[in-house]
Amino acid sequence: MTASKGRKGRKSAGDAEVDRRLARLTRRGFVTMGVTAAAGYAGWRWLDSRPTEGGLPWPLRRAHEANRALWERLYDPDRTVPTYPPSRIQSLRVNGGHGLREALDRDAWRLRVAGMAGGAAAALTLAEVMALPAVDLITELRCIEGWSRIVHWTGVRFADFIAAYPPPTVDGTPPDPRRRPDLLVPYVGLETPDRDYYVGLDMASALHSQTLLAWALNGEPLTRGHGAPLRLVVPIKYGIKSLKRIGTIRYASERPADYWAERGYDWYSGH
Ligand SMILES: Nc1nc2c(c(=O)[nH]1)N[C@H]1C(S)=C(S)[C@@H](COP(=O)(O)O)O[C@H]1N2
Ligand SMILES: [Mo]
Repeated sequence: MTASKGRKGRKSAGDAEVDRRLARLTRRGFVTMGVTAAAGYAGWRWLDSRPTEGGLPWPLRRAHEANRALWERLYDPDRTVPTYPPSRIQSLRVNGGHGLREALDRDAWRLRVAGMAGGAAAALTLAEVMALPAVDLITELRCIEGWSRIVHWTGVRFADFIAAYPPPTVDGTPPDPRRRPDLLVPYVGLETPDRDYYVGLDMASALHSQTLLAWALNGEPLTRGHGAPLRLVVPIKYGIKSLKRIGTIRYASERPADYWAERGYDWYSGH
């Protein structure tokens, strides 16, 4: 794979480590770790106290409210989508180029985290993200247009990332994402570096055991078209939510803007 090669300019020690790990990833046969639902989520129900529908034309509002009620009733935090053996892995086409237009400078790229507890912000290198525990997950990517493919992702669980870089709580107490996820602010917004594409997630979906920040697809570092250097993967939702090339993760009390929700799709987009 060429994605980790052909870089220009000097590399930091962190980048060298990333290169090493990505190279190993492409060489080795992977071990399917299988992502299981974390027991900590049992009994936890996400509560939304802010029924806003920011920016939607009013005729859509009612339908969206109905969808939301349906989603909240059906949503089981322990529900996982099926995983598959390596023999079922398929290739993935590139679908959707919003927010990928700018040339990608991997060395200059940072994952920005905004709205953290205590008013903190972070700007992380890929090496810092890859220092978190890695998992492999073979699931179906389902596009809302009607096609789907079984693919293998490697990355960190968003729940583990959130535990390491926590959001604030609604009551101002210190965050404890693993034990008291119910106290965290209820939303996360993600956007590309150029802000051309953006998605909003409810916190329960962000914390879902199968929701990943992924840096590899089918055993290879992400290509530019698939969202290098880091993308969101939310297998419990349609592909529109799996934002490629993350620039910023922003924790929020209000429902974040969402590119396709603004164009008439369901904000939750579960399936
Ligand atoms: N930045 C960005 N992310 C995106 C999109 C996009 O246009 N821009 N399209 C989405 C859609 S509709 C789908 S189905 C998946 C497709 O992922 P793939 O291109 O890796 O197959 O990416 C999602 N993430
Ligand atoms: Mo899609």
